[in-house]
Amino acid sequence: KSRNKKIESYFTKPGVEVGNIGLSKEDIKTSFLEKLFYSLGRIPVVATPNDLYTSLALAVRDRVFRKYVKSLEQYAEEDARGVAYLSAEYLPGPHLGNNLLNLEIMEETREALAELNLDLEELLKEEVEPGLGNGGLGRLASCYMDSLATLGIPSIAYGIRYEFGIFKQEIKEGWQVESTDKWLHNGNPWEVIRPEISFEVKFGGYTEHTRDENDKLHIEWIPGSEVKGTAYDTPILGYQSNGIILRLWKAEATESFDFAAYNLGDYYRAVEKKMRSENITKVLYPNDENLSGKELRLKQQYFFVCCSLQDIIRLHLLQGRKLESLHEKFTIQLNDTHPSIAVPELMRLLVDVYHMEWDAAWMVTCKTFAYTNHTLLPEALERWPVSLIRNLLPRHLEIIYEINSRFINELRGHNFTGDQISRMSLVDESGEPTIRMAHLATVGSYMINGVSALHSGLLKKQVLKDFAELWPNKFTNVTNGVTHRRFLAVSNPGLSALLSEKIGKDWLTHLDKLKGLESYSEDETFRRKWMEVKLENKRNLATQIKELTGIDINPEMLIDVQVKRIHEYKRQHLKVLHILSLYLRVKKEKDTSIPPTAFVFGGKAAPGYFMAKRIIKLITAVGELINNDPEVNKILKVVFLPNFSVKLAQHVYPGADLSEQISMAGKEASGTGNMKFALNGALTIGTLDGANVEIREEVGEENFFLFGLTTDEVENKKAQGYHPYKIYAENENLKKVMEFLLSDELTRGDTELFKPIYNNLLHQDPYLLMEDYQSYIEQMENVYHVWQDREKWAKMSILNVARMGKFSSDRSIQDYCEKIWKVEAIKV
Ligand code: B1H
Repeated sequence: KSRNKKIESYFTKPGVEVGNIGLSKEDIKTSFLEKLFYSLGRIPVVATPNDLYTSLALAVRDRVFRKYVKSLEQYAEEDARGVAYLSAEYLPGPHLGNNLLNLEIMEETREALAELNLDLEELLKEEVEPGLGNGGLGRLASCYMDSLATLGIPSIAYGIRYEFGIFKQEIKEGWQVESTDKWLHNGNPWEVIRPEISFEVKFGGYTEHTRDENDKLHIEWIPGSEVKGTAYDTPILGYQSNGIILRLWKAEATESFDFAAYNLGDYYRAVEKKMRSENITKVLYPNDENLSGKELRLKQQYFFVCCSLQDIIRLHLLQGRKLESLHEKFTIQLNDTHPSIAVPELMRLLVDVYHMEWDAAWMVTCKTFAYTNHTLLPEALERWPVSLIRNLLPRHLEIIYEINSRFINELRGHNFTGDQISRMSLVDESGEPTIRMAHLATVGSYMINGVSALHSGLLKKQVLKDFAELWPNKFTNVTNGVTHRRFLAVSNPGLSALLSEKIGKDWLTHLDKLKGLESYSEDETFRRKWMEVKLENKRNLATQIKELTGIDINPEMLIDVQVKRIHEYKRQHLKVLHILSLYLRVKKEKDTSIPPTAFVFGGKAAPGYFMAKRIIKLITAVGELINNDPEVNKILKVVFLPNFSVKLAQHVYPGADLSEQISMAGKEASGTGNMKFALNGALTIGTLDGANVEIREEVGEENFFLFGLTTDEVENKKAQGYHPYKIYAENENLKKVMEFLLSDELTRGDTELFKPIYNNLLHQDPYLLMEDYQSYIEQMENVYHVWQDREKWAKMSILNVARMGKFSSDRSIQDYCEKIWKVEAIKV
């Protein structure tokens, strides 16, 4: 492209800015009004709350882009090695508040609006968040973007622009009811469409193998259909730094096809084809750690991978480089196996499209990818039927077979046994032939990591055992982290102010500075302030609860919270058994010694997950019973917060006293909610699972409420033959609680209502609720004991926060940079 020096000079001349992008109160006020008048064409009398929000968002976006453009210039100049992050899910949460923090204009903006008789808090409430993920995995990707931007790591994140994100959850008669999430309904001021960045994606058809005059083999994929992917960019700002881009692909029909049908006079078919193409990015699969196995899901995965790889190659070639050096300039991180079709796709691009030799292409490929595993659950390990891949991606199936046959030859060379080889093969032929995507990702990557120390260890012992023996140096751990800027600075301004007052503001970029708080745990005045801040946050949470459920919570109560996806392995029903044991104590034994407690739950169940939906009904039924019983409701309250989201989470973590992290040991790969609670001063009751282990190590065992079997004990128990019924029969208290599940009081005569849960626990109990029950009840008694001594509780709370430095996503990203990516920050 020819360069326009005149325009460029505006960007490079020091001190010269284009437009009004100043950061003073007056600048923000002017920009806001300009956006309202000239971008939206609104006059104040007719401006809706959404118009006002959008005007402010656009004014802020200008400032965000100014920073982003700066970093682009820098990256191009330095020709730096960078990261491409591939994830099928992102949960960025509301952008506005976070961008105001990162630009350090929160107060200026608040004042600018106040001078216009507007309330910043009201405008913040208007934002509808992009729910482009299921839970922890998607939120982790967004925390990592925050840290990549803040640390100045050259990077770009790719994903899918789902038109409908995670469903909206309502509770009707105690049951979860789903409806579509129309997050784009009011427009999206944060994104910019890039019509010129678009790529074609093929599906179906067949391959043609021909030899040229030199006997060289050429393979052509003749597709059955094609769609186009167009880039939508959202800048993600870092704190006091420049931003990176979240590039999401939207599917559209290709023009060529429309034309063909239209010229034949079949207008309707052309439009129908357009609709079918757009289906690919219509909706997020809400399954979480459960496979859908649907063709459309595989199409989504391939669609975004194909666009992203073409874009990465475009960026690489744009710099005048050769494809042979792709792995030197880019590393591509696979967020679980969801983008693992990238391995054969890059091979296809290099070999078929760019005519590289197989061996050279394979060398580039497996030096480019790194793979993060996020789960050991068998039901979440992706496997695609060979027949489905053959229909949808015939060329990729050939490439996977070729990778596999070379891999198996390598294993034979290492004298692996036949048993080992069939265990490690990319193709599982024990039943209907399927491709094991975790094996494909492992073979195609230069590094593989788990997400907590425990999980990374188990990964090498269980799911990828044979691979870890073959390539011990390819395996490592990067413990998850969360961005304390969103989950403390933005969401908990009260605590943030108190922290900064005592230790300064360095913690915003160096979370380990919180260590400086430790000594204040002995300071009585400080503890009083600490408790005042917590109480204020609890009042705020109580207000949210009232608004969302109509239930009154006394903010002085112990607020005991479990928010996360509903899953049997996470054991929300264990918490329910505990609540029922307290209920029976108050009701039947007239025991009023229990400290007043509000039990708060939140989280979505996959729409097709029968047991998870029953568990929600169980929670709400227990809530109905307890909240409406005057004998009990002064002491106990049970709340189910509908439609848990990032936005709601930002009210929940600051207001919690106790954090429930009670999964069966060995099942929760890391957990990240556990970190967000502790960072906001909640104490944790938990098992030795996922990152709980490391949190406990950091905060000190005396500041953590531990219960339950360890992973080894779980394994032994299962190996010896586990008999839940026996435990039930021998524990009078547990027996009463279990029988209560079938009582008329709880089921209101619908005797079948909770039988599936009851029967499952009594006879299978795959997640050992019966086994861990007693230990949980006893540790909860200990929680109550400590809670009676608020000074002690406050001390423990302060020490928890002071020792959370390790769990910043800044540390995680630094680990990725050092252990895996070998990428360095660019200082601007
Ligand atoms: C996690 C998933 C997941 N692990 C499949 N795996 C999905 C798997 O839609 N799907 O097909 C969606 C999500 N999610 C979570 O990742 C772990 O359970 C958490 O323990 C962990 O903290 C989080 C981030 O690493």
